[in-house]
Amino acid sequence: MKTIIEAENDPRRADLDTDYDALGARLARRGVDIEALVARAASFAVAVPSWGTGTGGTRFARFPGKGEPRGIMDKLDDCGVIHALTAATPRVSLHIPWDKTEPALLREKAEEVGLGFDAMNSNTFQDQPDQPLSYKFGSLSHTDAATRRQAVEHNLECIEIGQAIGSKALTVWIGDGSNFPGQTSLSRQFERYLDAMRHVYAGLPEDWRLFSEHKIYEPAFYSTVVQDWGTSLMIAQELGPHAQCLVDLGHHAPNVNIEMIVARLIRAGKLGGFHFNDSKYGDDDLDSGTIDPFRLFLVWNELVELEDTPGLNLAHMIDQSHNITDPIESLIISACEIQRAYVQASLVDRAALEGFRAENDALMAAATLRAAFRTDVEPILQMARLRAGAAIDPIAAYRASGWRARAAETRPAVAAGGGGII
Ligand SMILES: [Mn+2]
Repeated sequence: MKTIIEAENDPRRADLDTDYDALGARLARRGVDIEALVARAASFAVAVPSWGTGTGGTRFARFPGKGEPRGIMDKLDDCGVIHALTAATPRVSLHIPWDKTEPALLREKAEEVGLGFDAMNSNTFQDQPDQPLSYKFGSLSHTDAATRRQAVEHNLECIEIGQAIGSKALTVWIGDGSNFPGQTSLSRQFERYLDAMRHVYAGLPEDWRLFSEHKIYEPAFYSTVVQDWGTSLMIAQELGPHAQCLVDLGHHAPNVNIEMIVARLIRAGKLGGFHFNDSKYGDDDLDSGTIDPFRLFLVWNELVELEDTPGLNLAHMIDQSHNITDPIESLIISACEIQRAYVQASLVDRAALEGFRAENDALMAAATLRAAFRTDVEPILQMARLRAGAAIDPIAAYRASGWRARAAETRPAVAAGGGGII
């Protein structure tokens, strides 16, 4: 991949230098040092979800692509390609039991492809073949104590695997809830969940964090146990200092002001991280920045404004489902778009913005944000990639590499499946 990247970068270097110098001059007129922005772009990292490297599905069908990863080793190979091309995705987030294998093998493979591991994800929203008790009617909040215990044990196992591979966090998302009014006691179900989570929390190593991920609905369609950021905040506050909230951008009602949720959770000292994606209607899991890049920018605007908050330590992760694209390409695009929003937000003239706020000059305050959002920072992202040995144009380099076609030769085609919301 290194040879292809260099061959692809060579003919693009001169244009990049021209564009970079022009943008540098424009930014200098605004008192902004372009090198400082390249340094910020270079320091940016977002974790790739192992499950995002396979073709996803909807509730109706899954249409597999060619050369799909057969298991976690292939997935790590694909994640290595994404990082080699973007220099922005140094870690992978694993999903257990989908990625379950010998930790020593995981460590070995990760080292081979130059990656580390981010938060572990447990799975109690589907039954596994060898599982004694079913999660059909819930897991950590199930009415049956033995089923809750089984779900707790699974989460503790995820921590154990994570410890062996250098992870420092566990993300818990459950599908528990109800489909009909009256089906469950909304209050007692939440109590059962909290009680189970206290057992998971008790198994957390000293240097670990527990992320609570909320989602408004689906698969439960009437009520969901961890449905909103208020519930998630209650959970994090009741469990203790190592418990924090994870915000998945697609897990809110339409038009909810997510950047305000971000500000509130930071104020509470409880924002732990993100699952980035984009959406039009619900939890669409579309590529980051492809539907509403301004919303992504506004989220980053809060993060940059509050970046010096003591103790703030955010885990940035992608959580998407790629149904009709090559997952590697979608993950490349997404990592670059999230990085773009970060750099754009870093461009906001904070001193001017504060002045306009103090004077209640709403028009100029909004214009200050727009000036940053409208700035084409592509040469900054390209320069950061070039200097890191990654690709000026990652998609072009990926396509030139023929990676997918080669993978299709060694990875047998997988059968098209039924539903497969992941
Ligand atoms: Mn998520």
